[in-house]
Formats: sequence, C-alpha cells, structure tokens
Amino acid sequence: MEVHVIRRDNRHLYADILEDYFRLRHQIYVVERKWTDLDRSDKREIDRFDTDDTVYLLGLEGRRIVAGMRLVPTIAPTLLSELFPQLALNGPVRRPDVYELSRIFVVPNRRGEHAGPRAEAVIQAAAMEYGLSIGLSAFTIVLESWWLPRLLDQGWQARPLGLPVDINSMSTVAVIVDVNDQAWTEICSRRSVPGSMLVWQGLAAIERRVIGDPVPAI
Ligand code: COA
Ligand code: U4Y
Repeated sequence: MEVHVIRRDNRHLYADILEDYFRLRHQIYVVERKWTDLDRSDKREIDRFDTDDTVYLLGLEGRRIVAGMRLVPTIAPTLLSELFPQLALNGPVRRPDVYELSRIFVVPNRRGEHAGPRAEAVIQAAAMEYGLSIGLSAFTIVLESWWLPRLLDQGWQARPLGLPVDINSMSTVAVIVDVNDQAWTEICSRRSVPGSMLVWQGLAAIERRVIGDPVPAI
C-alpha cells in the first residue's frame, strides 16, 4: 500500500478515486457505523469539512482504496470548532500549524491484520509524516474514547483538551497530539511501518522534507 497525498492542487489527478472514496465513506460511516446524520440522497458521505482546503491521505493498492484519513486546517471550520466545542475547555484550537484529523478507516477485509504493518498503523504513520513534511506542530482529534489507549500504545502523546462527553451514545473526547520526529519513529518502530509511505503525485517537490531535517517555518 502507498499513501497518496490528495489536496486542492492535485485532486484533478484523483477524480475517479475521490468518487469511490466518498461512496466508501457512505458504506463505512452511514451503513456500517450507523452515523445516520451523515446520510445523503446521493449516497456519498461528504460533510461541510470536505472543502478545497481539506487534505486526504488515501492508502491505495493500484487504484483500489485500502485506508483513509482526512486532515482539516484548524484555521478553517473543524468538527471541534463547529460541532463539538464543548469538548475543548479552553475553546477550539485555531492555529496555522495545527490540523484536525478525522475519518480514519480501513476497508473491512484489511482490518485486524497481523502479518506485516497494519493498514491502520500505516495510515496514521503517514498522517504524522505529512504533518512533519509541511511543518505542523500538532494535530487535534475528536475521537471516541476507546482510541486513547491505542494512541498511547503507538507512541503518541495524546493530551485531552477537555472531559469526555457522551455523543450519539459513545464516550467522545478531544485531544491534541504533538507532531514530532519521535511520534513518527515510535509508531513506525512499534507497528512495523518500514518508513516513508507518502506519494506526492503532482505536488511541488518544495513541500517535501526528509525526516530529520529542520522543520521549515509555515
Ligand atoms: N468501537 C469500539 N472499539 C473499536 C471499534 C468500535 N467501533 N472499532 C475498532 N475498535 C477497537 C477494538 O478494540 C478492536 O478490537 P476487537 O475487534 O477485538 O474488539 C480494535 O479496535 C481493532 O479493530 P479492527 O477493526 O479489528 O482493526 P484495525 O485496527 O485494523 O482498524 C479501524 C481499526 C477503526 C480503522 C477500523 O475498525 C475501521 O475502519 N472502522 C470503521 C471506521 C471507524 O469507525 N473509524 C473510526 C471513527 S472515524
Ligand atoms: C458531521 C454531524 O473518529 N455529526 C458528525 C459529523 C463523534 C460523532 O461525530 C459525528 C462526524 C479518529 C458522528 C459521531 O457520532 C477520529 C474520529 N473522528 C470522528 C470523525 O467524524 O471522523 C469524530 C468523532 S465521532 O456521527 N459526526 N461528522 N455532522 N459532519 C482518529 C483520527 C486519527 C487517529 C486516530 C483516530 O490517528
């Protein structure tokens, strides 16, 4: 699996894949997870945080989607700022060097893998690699509380921004996770991710950074 960076400046190269992606999100979030608020008549799961500023990391095998993650700049509207501000006691984070992660998934037949790196870890390592590459300092995440021990176990220091709250019958919490080399090397070593996973097709090489280089200013 390669993890492709898809954003405003190269999304024309991925039109067919993005169409599959939004239909897959409907299948996973509306049909499987029963997040029925997200149901739309066209059966594409797209919400107000899917904008030109949104970055998608898609784990592809050929043109087939295996895993995904969405990144939204916190200077734009986010889940935390618009939907769940009660999860951040000091107010939502709004900083150019912080993005919000959401919509992580792995297709059903690739979950719970044991041999080799798990797609679930690869997509998260790729998000950390992306953050390092563009010079972010942190991610915010609104997540169901069962993620907390998983994040710690993969070597990510997740600090709560507030107390857990029941949302749609699930304990849900907002956290901030530092983007740094250690978080990337820890998840890679603890989860057998071999290293850099990102493919920057059609994107300016200037944005890329080799892990270990000084972080550029935004
Ligand atoms: N509620 C509580 N725990 C869950 C869970 C859920 N909805 N989904 C996964 N877990 C936990 C469980 O501990 C599970 O182990 P178990 O099956 O023995 O209970 C463990 O995570 C591993 O999950 P699994 O699905 O086997 O494998 P994975 O680690 O490869 O993938 C996800 C994890 C979350 C990426 C995958 O389950 C997925 O894509 N789910 C649908 C999308 C989703 O819910 N995303 C998170 C919200 S955005
Ligand atoms: C939306 C209305 O799981 N409701 C919405 C919308 C909390 C609730 O949000 C609702 C989502 C994992 C949804 C659910 O009941 C991150 C993760 N994030 C969730 C997400 O949406 O991706 C939000 C928390 S669930 O019905 N809801 N959207 N309108 N538009 C994560 C990310 C990175 C990691 C690890 C885990 O490294």
